[in-house]
Amino acid sequence: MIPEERVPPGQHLTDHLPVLHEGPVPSFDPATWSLRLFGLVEEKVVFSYEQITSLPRVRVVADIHCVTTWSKLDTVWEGVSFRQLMNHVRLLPQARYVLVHCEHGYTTNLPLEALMDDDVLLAYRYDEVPLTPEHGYPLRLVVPKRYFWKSAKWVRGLEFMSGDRPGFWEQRGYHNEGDPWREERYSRSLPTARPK
Ligand SMILES: Nc1nc2c(c(=O)[nH]1)N[C@H]1C(S)=C(S)[C@@H](COP(=O)(O)O)O[C@H]1N2
Ligand SMILES: [Mo]
Repeated sequence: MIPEERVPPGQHLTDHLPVLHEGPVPSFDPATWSLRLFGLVEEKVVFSYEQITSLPRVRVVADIHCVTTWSKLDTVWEGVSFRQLMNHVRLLPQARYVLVHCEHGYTTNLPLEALMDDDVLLAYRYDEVPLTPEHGYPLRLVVPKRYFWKSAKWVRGLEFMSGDRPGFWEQRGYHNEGDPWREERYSRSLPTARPK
């Protein structure tokens, strides 16, 4: 496929991976780090970092699209597929949405169904080497079919919910779904963009 057909409307290609986030890069202590699966589950599940990295590893090659208009083709991620992780938790039947919780309070929301897609993973490697701290080490979500703000870095918890709840950017005017092919960038004008 020629690259133009892989670049969604309003996007342009970049060949490096820019670093974008709110707040400081968190430090990582494998002795105290955990990933918590909670909310509408039969029993809460807590993974250590060692448990996460000993689960079967998948490799995903994906095009990623940031709402700030850059796209990068063929990015290579390795980690645990979201689906694989779901084999280790018993969800209650009402669970339909997930709020992803990160260090320093960053959150993002996704339908459970979107996370069960083949190309969704919790990554700990990027471009054949361990993720760097600024790109989300020790563990980040990668959801290629949504704008990149939904690919949360420094993930510490997955909360299963019956109803949807907006995350950090979704509360601040970003689109709830964020499909790059539909240009779902913003749901309303941002406060700074409003006329005085
Ligand atoms: N925890 C956390 N994850 C985050 C963010 C953030 O501020 N905090 N920013 C998001 C945004 S807006 C983008 S574009 C991507 C950038 O990922 P990168 O720095 O690895 O390119 O991370 C996303 N994940
Ligand atoms: Mo972003």
